[in-house]
Amino acid sequence: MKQSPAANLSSLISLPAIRHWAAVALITSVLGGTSNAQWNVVGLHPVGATRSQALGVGGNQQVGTTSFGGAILWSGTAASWVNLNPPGSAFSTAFGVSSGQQVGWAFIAGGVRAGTWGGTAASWVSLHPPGAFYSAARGGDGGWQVGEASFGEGGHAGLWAGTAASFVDLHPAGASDSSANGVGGGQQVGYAVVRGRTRARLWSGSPDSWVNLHPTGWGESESTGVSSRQQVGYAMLNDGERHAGLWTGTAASWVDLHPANAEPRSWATGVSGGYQVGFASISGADHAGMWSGRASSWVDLHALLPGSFLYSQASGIHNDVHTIRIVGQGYNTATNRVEALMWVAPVLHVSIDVKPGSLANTINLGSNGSIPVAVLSNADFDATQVDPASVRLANSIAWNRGNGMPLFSFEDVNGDGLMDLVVQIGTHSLQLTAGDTEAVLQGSTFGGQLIRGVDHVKIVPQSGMIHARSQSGNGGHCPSRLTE
Ligand SMILES: [Ca+2]
Ligand SMILES: [Ca+2]
Repeated sequence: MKQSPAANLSSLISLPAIRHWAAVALITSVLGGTSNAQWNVVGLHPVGATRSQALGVGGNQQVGTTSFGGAILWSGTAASWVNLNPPGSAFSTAFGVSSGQQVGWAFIAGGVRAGTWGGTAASWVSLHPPGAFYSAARGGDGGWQVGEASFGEGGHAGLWAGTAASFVDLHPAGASDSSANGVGGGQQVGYAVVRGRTRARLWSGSPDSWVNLHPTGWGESESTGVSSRQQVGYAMLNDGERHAGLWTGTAASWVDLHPANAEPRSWATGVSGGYQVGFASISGADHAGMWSGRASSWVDLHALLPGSFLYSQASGIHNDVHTIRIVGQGYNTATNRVEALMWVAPVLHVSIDVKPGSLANTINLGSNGSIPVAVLSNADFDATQVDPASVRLANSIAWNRGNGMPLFSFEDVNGDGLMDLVVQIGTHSLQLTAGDTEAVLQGSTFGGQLIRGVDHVKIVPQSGMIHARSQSGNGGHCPSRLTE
């Protein structure tokens, strides 16, 4: 069922973010540049609802829940909404959407049932595993779904491939409870409760594949999203202080994302294509926000909302390379209700040159040094306006000389008369593997314009690796490939 648009309400929040851009104008006037940043906020609240929340986003589809009885699907505007509550369901919630498939749960026949949709309420497919007491799907990616099911003693984290019969029980041995919250790139994240303590976990498709993500020194932790080998979530101290965080596959990789000006309550809820979203409590109220890999990269998305919003939270993000979409909700004092929101920003594609002057672009991941990458200017784009501290190549930040400042220079590396930005990137933290043939650069201008560039790379093994493999007598690898 589709509701006709009501112009007076649907355009409520689609307005220029005046407060934010007042601040941007101040910054750029100091730097002498021009601002072309283009964050827009779209109010998704359906006409007639008393509450709405957007929980997941994939491409130009957004899902969540409303006061109408449950799961809802949007396609970019408030008026586009479709009620997903399945026939026979008392209420339901959609948590995630990927490739046109929505995932969540519905209360059917007296129980909570995991399931998927294909864009309509009638398209509901139950994922409820045979013999389970309840089940719920919390995330989806490319035909995979994750969530939990109970078979009598706590929840069991689980993975589906689109059917109830495909359920794979991911529950780690010895845990009293577990759930999977997110799935992406063949990885699943969630938590397991061990001796009464919630601990972040990472799986890769089977129960015995689990990796402990719980960072040392913290009381409890949970991971809520995964994309492109990055996992997000939070860790909590025993006194309840909670910090948003980011992992890259191991407990030791934990990066504390807690913004410097926040009270002790933050949470990273979603991740996509090198960007993380969530919220942090600032001046007594939750603020939706976005990170790009470290605490200092925090962008306060709440500042883009009209002043009538008391608090806001971001629940999901999707970076489709050209556009970044972030969904969540905020409490609007002007309407006295929680309203679904979407923040949208375009990504400007720019030319880059890994190792200017070299065509081979070889990278030795074991070199423990740095490699230069140039962001090239053109007639329409001034690379010297890119913030060097924002630049990441394969999610590795600019090389830190020890004084906290990125190492960069302005040079005309391609001889076209336009100055380019050259940044030194630390090779030790490059998120590249031997099979990768390209590296993505991301960053933003001082004015807030998000940028992206891609160059081909050739990963060469470190000499120690060749030595170890030849000694092990591993005949499965072609020597010429290892040494090329
Ligand atoms: Ca090059
Ligand atoms: Ca140039």
